[in-house]
Amino acid sequence: MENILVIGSSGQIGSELVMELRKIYGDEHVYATDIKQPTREIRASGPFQILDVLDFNNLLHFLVRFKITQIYNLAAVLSGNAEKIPLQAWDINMKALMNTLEAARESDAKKIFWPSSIAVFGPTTPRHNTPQLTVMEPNTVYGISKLAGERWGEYYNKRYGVDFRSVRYPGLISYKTEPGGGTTDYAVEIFFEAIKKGRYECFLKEDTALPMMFMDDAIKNTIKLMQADPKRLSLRSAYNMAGISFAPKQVAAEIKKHIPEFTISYKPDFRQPIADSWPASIDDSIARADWGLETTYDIEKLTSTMLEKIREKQGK
Ligand code: AKB
Repeated sequence: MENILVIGSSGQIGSELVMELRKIYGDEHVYATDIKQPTREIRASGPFQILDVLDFNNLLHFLVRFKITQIYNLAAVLSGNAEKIPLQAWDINMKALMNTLEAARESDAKKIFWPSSIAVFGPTTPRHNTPQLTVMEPNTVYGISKLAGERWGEYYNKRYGVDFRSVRYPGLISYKTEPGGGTTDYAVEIFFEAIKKGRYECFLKEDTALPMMFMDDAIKNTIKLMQADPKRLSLRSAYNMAGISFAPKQVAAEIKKHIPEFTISYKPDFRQPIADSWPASIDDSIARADWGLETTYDIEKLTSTMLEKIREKQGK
């Protein structure tokens, strides 16, 4: 029997991941935890507790007390926010991971999912169809912490047998909980603003293409990786994972098909150089071959689903 701990369950990924895991493993076996309050859905459907992953003793106690067998650790300061508080962001991102790895080593919670990101790549990386193994010189605090985290995950796997699994998430697009402080956040905000105001001022230039993925695809594939036969995993760092690539002007054109009066303007800010240092598209063929990564949303389906679901949510 699996008992699963989700750290960071009130965030953009966590709030959807918990609900999906509860469908599979049973509500009472999926422990949602965060330092922030959860969504109503999470609180109503199963256990939620305030837990700070930076407090090692509490974390270890939690794992032992609830006989946890798997951990999804989603706690992180994202790319844009991390640039405002570099040392603090480094401390939080690294300590959250190292505490989890150490706690896994000392308990029965040996299987860990921890998200990496396309931010592990940098300006010297090939920008198009970026390979799994390539030049990696990230120049953001978030990217450096993600690359270091991948290395530590692999180290704990090889040295201590911790079953560490990870993917390099692209920008994730969802309507349930908004993202906080990332460079790809524009691709979520644009849909909310299109419905609310009919216009959007984008903080990236119109032709800045980045890899993106609809949340349903991200969650489905995250769970698939965690359920994969360990013998099939040729990588114990993090797998490239890319759904679709698009630039702001392309998603704006899609929105216009549904809301013809929608307008977009561009005012690039400090996040533009971050986006410029990341790949425009990435090659995820190793994940497809190893554990069957598959995605179903293209830009048309993503746009119509986002607009429909946000309208539904807002009763419009
Ligand atoms: C961010 O923009 O910081 C994140 C990411 C790509 O990891 N969404």
